[in-house]
Amino acid sequence: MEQTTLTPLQVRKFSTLFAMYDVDGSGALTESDFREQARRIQQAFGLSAEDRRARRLLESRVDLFHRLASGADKDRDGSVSLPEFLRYFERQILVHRAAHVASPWLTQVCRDVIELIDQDGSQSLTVHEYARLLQAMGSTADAAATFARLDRNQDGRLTLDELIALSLEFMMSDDPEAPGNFFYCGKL
Ligand SMILES: [Ca+2]
Ligand SMILES: [Ca+2]
Ligand SMILES: [Ca+2]
Repeated sequence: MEQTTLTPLQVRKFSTLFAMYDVDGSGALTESDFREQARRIQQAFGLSAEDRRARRLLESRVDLFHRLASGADKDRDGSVSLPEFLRYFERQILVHRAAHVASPWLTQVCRDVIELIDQDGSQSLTVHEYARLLQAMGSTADAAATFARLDRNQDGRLTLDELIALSLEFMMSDDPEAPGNFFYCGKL
């Protein structure tokens, strides 16, 4: 990668997330990767394709891709390459430092997780829900161990505020032990 303000740890985190999102391993993120993620999450949570939540899940994943592409796909070829993905995070970090706004994209990822994966309507994520999500996304991490680190107040639930704080830490932190590093992929 050319000149970057990202630290090696940040590059590693964002590259791991990129690889997880690149479901078909093509080396670029496209709408079909995000459609396939929706399908896998739908299966993991036992939703039929006709279920209202399954349809919402598909819509929100497709929407998520287009939000990402509108900020990241600088050469307008309809897909997001790893260098484009890294530059997108680089810009989001600068914006956050200047204005202290959370990345709208990551905030939306958190909202979707709560809305679509929260099976018991508690507006928060349990360890079981988190484990299923990681599994659906192809992570081999020990979800229970990761969850215990993520759930700082140890109440057994991750609320939207906690998810946003973790996701901000994922983006910003250069501390290798920061819990937020492990939020999206379960491990690094
Ligand atoms: Ca791909
Ligand atoms: Ca592109
Ligand atoms: Ca908690």
